[in-house]
Amino acid sequence: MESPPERIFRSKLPDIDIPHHLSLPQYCFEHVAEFADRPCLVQSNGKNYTFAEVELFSRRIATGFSQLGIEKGDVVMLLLPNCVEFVLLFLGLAIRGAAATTCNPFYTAQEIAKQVNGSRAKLIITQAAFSEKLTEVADAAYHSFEVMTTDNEAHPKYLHFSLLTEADESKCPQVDIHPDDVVALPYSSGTTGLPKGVMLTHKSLIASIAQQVDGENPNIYMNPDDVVLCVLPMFHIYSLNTVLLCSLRIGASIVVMTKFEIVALLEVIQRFKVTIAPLVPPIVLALAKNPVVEKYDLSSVRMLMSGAAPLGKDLEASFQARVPQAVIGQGYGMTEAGPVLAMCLAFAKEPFAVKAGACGTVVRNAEVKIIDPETGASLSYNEPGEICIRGAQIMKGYVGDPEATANTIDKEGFLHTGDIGLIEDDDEEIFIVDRVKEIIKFKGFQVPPAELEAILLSHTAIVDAACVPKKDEVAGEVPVAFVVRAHNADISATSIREFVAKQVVFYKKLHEVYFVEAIPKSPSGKILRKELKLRLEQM
Ligand code: AYL
Repeated sequence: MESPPERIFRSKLPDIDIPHHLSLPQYCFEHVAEFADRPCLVQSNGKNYTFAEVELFSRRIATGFSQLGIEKGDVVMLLLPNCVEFVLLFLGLAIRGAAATTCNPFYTAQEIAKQVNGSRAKLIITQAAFSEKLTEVADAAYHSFEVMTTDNEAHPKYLHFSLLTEADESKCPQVDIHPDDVVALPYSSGTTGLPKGVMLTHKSLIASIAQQVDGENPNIYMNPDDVVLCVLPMFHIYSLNTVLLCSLRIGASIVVMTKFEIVALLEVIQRFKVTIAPLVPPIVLALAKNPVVEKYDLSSVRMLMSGAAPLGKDLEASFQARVPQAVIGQGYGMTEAGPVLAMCLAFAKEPFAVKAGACGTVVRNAEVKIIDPETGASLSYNEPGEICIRGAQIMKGYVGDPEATANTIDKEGFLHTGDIGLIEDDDEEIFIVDRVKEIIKFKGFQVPPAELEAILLSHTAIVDAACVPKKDEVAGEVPVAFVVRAHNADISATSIREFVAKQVVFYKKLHEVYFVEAIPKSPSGKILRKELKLRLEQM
């Protein structure tokens, strides 16, 4: 019997031409002459940079990288909190033809070392405050690397950022960049296992940005008068792509905040008259519930975007009451998908009506398929199944891991997200209803269970372990562990939590440890996570 035809879902917006012949920096700066003297990077307590300056400094830095011996195809780690240097370095590397692997500066030495090893980063660029960990990273790394700091004061042991900024941009090397060359290497655990380097190319990032902000009726209508809030961490693809790169392309100003703190955020919105605020659900929660918000003028904000984790309908409604003039909507992304799969069409230049709880409509120039996770059969409208996407924006693959790549991108070129969703027949909107992948999401940050399980299993008193998400009102989800103790072992839940906490960044810490006799597993040895999640619900 013939299988039924595949049901492919597409955007309601027409496809556009995407300039894949350009490199990512050429594409971002394509229209820079139109807004060269306008503010590009705005710091709440520091110097501002115009678009012309950002372009000039990026070229200078690219020259500096080349003189420092960074070659085309090399990988450099940016271990930085949000700062102007991050943006200049990312662009400088892209012009050089090198790739940036972005890493959370609050990671422990152990976590950084894994990413250094996986990405083969030749150079780590950081601030002095984070550099102490690097001695331990060097001990754990399989190869040697150089370190550079960006603080005003040079560090006695390390290279200094001024080496790059003092280069002569007229000596900027001509690099032949291919659309499939990797430009960003963020880490993600995807649907299973440990974090892996996600190869995003010049082509994929250009496609993703174009899908969001290009075209006669862009999906996200941004213009050079916009002031875009950058409070989400630049090392995460949401901020790097939708906040930084989209704003650069369009000529919108980017207000750089180093970290989220509610009063500082409100002051920035009021003082800089922020018009577009890309957020995550925990920040939406704070803005919807904290009484201090009433003291600030948020009337400049016209677009509020939430992404990286589910945004509840009730929360959206209570937030809307506080910012009645603003359009609130969601973006749905996954690092491997380039990252944006779907975007709220109420953000378009000619907006569409949208429903609360929807996480957007598939971006243009892309195809979505909903499949039965058991049989792989393609499903139609209103039927929940695994969301799969195909298009020029998706990753090239996981670096050095063809097997994980083949398990994520199928032979037809569809990337399998591990998210369960449905598409409504009346307006094509996507609703995420569940997840079949392992990941735990704490405030939008990835917590890979496999990483925690490996740490637990390294404890001599633990013979088996499984980590799953537990629902949490503030964080969305928190990681908890089911642990099988070795025979006669006398360890407490507290000591296990402390054992893990020492080795991971704050959001991967275990919130609970439950002792069990055995971890439920399938005949092939796979942890039955669903069963454990069910147990949590019954507790
Ligand atoms: P990663 N609603 C529910 N779950 C979501 C949503 C959403 N709106 N967005 C992302 N997720 C979950 O790689 C989903 O399970 O990328 C997805 O597979 O850290 C997983 O998070 C991916 O996690 C944007 C908007 C980027 C969002 C993003 C998401 C980046 C998060 C750019 O404009």
